[in-house]
Amino acid sequence: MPDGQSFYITTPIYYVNDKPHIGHAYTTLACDVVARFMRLDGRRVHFLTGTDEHGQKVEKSAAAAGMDPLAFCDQVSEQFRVLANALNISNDDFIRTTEPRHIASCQALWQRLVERGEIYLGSYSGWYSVRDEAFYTEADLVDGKAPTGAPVEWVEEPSYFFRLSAWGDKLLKFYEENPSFIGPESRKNEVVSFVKSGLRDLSVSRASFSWGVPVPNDPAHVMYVWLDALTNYITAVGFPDVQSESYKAFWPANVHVVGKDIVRFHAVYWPAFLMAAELAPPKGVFAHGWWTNEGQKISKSLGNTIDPFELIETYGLDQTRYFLLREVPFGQDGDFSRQAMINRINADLANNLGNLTQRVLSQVQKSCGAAAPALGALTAEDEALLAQARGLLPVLRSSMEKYELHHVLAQLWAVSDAANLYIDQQAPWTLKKTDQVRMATVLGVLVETIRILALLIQPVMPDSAAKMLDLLAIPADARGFDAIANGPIAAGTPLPAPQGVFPRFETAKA
Ligand code: ME8
Repeated sequence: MPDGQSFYITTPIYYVNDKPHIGHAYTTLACDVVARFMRLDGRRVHFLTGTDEHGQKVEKSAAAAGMDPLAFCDQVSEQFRVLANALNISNDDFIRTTEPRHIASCQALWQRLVERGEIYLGSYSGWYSVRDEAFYTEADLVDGKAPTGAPVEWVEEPSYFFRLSAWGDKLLKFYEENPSFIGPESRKNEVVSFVKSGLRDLSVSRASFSWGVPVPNDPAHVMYVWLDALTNYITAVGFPDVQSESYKAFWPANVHVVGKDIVRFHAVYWPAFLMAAELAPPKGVFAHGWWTNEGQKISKSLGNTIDPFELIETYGLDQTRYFLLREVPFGQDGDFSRQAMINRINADLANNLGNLTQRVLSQVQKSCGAAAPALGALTAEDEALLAQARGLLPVLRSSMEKYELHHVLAQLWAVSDAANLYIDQQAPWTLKKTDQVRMATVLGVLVETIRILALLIQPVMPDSAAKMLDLLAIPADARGFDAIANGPIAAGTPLPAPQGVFPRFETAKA
């Protein structure tokens, strides 16, 4: 991958109407894995997350809590920051839409749209869902509710409109010219058919409440919360200063990772706003699926939200990170179950990679003088395992390009499986009695395989990978992916006494 090439990735900015749950943790975690992978692969990464603090939903939640909206936002936004820390998220920035930099950016984008004749004053009468922060027509409603099941209310008020109806053909052309703009494929079809069905002008201001970014020159209006929220992606890289180093380096973003619930806002409205303002649309939007809890939809009213802090506490941080990304193909819906989590921890981590590492490093400690073994002549089996490990990076890169995070993990574990098979077949514990040179070679091949696996699992399990790399005495400056080609570890390098990296989860603890 070209050295230093920039990579800009974003999470949605989360509403501060409620505390963070597993869904938020999941999106942020997935972005973290991609961001860490790209950094280790030599890219210059900007990774953004943050909170969406304006609009009626937040205003109502603050009122319900008996708090001033900003004080309420301060409190809930802080919980999202705390979650990011607890999840070991490597974000470069955390944006809040109540910050002055963002308000200035929204107003500048608005002005660009006004100057280009893309916004006009009219009046809106129709349905609005505060929970979805979305406008609906009569025809959209299902049994008197939004298609999402959210309640709607009738709204009649003066409103500014964005000429979305004029952008349908341009959007379709844009999707056609940029076939990888929306992923996965199934989401793309959904978006294209929505645009083909015809777009109506979009109401982009509200006049019946005040918790939002004031519309320039018309303070009776605040901007529609989605126009405000989407703009965060350019605010964070320096907009309206389009000549700034960060804007030039990072815009357009490589990918906005979102849940499937908010694809339309990102793949239709956002590129239309940007094109209308003569700014570049993002390069990609990737929508992941929806988590259910033990087969049930997750909702506050069912009382079955999953607390990410509790998961980390119970199962461990890296275990939680691994499970969420391994269990469900990224892009598809998935079900959370505690039993599935325990199975993964024990089967994939403790018994597979953990046991491999422990067996190899214990024997190196006992039988190779606690130092990296010397590789002798290599057999076809040795070459095959090394080739599989050394060939991982390009394979992982191509899965990463498509955001197939589950494939990345599956491919790493295929090598761990192969190494476990190899150790059983080569039986270095028997070789100890018969052929110590061959024993050292077998252990050396395994140490090299483990080194490559440890380097490559860093994006998903940064702490555990660091422990493995410490056990291999790999210096901090030799932990980038470019170090993969620099193995094996010099024979005779002293190795510390091994310690377990992936403990078994004992069910009694659950
Ligand atoms: O929509 N499974 O914020 P939000 C998987 N502020 N992911 C889930 C999930 C679940 N059950 N529940 C939530 C907003 N998510 C806007 C975004 S962006 C410019 C503005 C994740 O707090 C998923 O990423 O409702 C979803 O898109 C996001 O949380 C919605 O967060």
